[in-house]
Amino acid sequence: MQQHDSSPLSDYIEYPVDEMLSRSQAFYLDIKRRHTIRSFSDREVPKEIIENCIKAAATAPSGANHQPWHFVAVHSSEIKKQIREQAEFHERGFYEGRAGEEWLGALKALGTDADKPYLEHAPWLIAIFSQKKGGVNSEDSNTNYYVHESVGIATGFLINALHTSGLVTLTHTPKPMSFLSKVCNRPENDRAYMLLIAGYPSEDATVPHHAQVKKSLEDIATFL
Ligand code: IYR
Repeated sequence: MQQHDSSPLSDYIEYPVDEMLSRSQAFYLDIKRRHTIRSFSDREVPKEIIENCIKAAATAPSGANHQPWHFVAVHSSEIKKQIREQAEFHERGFYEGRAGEEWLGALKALGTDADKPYLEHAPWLIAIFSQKKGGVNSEDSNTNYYVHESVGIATGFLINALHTSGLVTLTHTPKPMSFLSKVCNRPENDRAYMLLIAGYPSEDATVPHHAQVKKSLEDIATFL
């Protein structure tokens, strides 16, 4: 390996194999309980929980460790209202034809439509932005690498952290999503990647049957 500054790996924990087995099983059973939820309670969630989850997301690996992401956690009712208005405006166009028949057919079993009341009801909306330019320091403007992959991994970490904290989430990708940059007051370099809705489920929250069907291990994995 080329000469570079480093320090010994000091926080790795090795578990006995039987413990690894039970940990992997426990993790699977826990993450399996994560469902995309579309009906949120307006119960408050302390900001510190969201901060911890964002810090967890930001430990994700990224191209050249440039960390090409920015998270805007929206709690303000006024800003949530603006996001709802704009998202519903775009979604109406989508559901009224722009999506096309095949796409609308694929969504039927999820029961989604252009109404997004949760954008105002849920305590937190987390807008995730990707950055084409940046670097290890926030003020850098170098090329970032594998931006989509990096932000996707960080988003996965964030969803996992929110679930592990005891919250439910919805991954929302209004199309187009560019209005989020303006509403969240982000610079030109930041491109909206996804909007995560986080909070408690409403009492009558449901999970579509369609979303509960997961492919078998044989279908999704090959061991050579
Ligand atoms: N963004 C729209 C449509 C939508 C698209 C896909 I692909 C989904 O898996 C779910 C919804 C909406 O949020 O309604």
